[in-house]
Amino acid sequence: MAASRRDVNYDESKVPAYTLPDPLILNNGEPVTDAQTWYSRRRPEILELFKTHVYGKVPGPPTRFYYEIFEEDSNALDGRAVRKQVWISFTGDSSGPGMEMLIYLPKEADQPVPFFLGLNFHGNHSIHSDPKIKLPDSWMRPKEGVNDNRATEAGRGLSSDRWPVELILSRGYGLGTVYYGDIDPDYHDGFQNGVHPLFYREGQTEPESDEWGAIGAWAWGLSRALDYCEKDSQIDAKRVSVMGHSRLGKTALWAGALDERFALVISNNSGCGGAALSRRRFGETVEIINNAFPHWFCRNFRQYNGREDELPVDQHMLIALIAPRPVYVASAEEDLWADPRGEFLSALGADPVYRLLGTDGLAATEMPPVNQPVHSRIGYHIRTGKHAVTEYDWRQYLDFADRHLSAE
Ligand code: GTR
Repeated sequence: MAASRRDVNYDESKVPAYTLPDPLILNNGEPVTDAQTWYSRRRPEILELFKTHVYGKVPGPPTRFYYEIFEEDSNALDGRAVRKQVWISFTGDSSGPGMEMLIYLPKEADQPVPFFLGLNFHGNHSIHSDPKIKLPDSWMRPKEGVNDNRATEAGRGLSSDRWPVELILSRGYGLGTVYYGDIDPDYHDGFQNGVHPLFYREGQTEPESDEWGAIGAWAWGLSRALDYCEKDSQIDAKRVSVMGHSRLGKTALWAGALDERFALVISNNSGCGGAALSRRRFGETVEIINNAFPHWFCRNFRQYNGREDELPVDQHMLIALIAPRPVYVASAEEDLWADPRGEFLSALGADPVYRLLGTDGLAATEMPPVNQPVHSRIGYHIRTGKHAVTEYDWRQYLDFADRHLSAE
């Protein structure tokens, strides 16, 4: 029988003994002792392993870049913000298909602003009650009583507790978001919708077993949003933090690993297939996630259902791919499904790579107590409460970005 939520282990004493693969040992067994070897040999090896075995290979950017700012208001949010809504083509073709990006910038800024970028679950209109945000036309993630796979007014502002727009602007940052369903609707249809078919070879009907699933597609979309940031003179594209929650936290980590233009990466409660170590099998496991969401990872990842020890990587190596850029892993005390301790241990497992590259790594060897954040180059906190994005989380991310991305 397939593993299900009923078989889940939440008992620390039942975590099996395991040995993590060493991020600083090359596939041929030689140790990595200098930054040059990390960048030229070990980092590419690890990236390739994640592509082949976990998330799948991702296409490059479209050969041409095409976007249209279809709405702009320099007096948005009671005169506090500049709002832009931008359509970004996936193919460089003005006829589409594409995705819509919602942007708020602090109005008083006299130079390009640092920026937070994140995908959202329920449509751009869900992040704020601002009546001018366009409703998405694309398939909507169902939300009981609010929509039936189509966006409606009832969804406006419904996720605003996760997106403290005014706070972010007041701290001098801009914010950009894209509805993840614009890039790939989050259900398994054999990859007929979303961006995948745009990249099929002649005759191909679905991704190969080592090619991208939905997480790869969402990460690719984040890079296209970053392409836009590079075109907008009001945004400092060298100081873009990519942030995501849960499945979109897994996506933010993968986007940050793939695209080194992201200056800072934030994983909020990303759990299995995100920050949490797979080998611990605490809470959600590889088998459970592959059964529940067969479209998220590449097909090769299913070979590791119940065989986590055979994975050539574990998730600490995903965090190491972001080095030496600042990375923040956030857990929640009641979010055992995402294995907070496994998320911490993964951050800790990336520490030797960050130190080899001359940073302070993770300035903790034990898991810190709740609500006592660590803001070294690898940041970590476990806050009280449930699986969610809270204002507490955002205040940490703002402080962390202030500390690590201040203009030189
Ligand atoms: C859960 C899934 C988690 C996490 C979460 C979410 O059902 O098991 O891995 O991604 O969804 O994205 O909200």
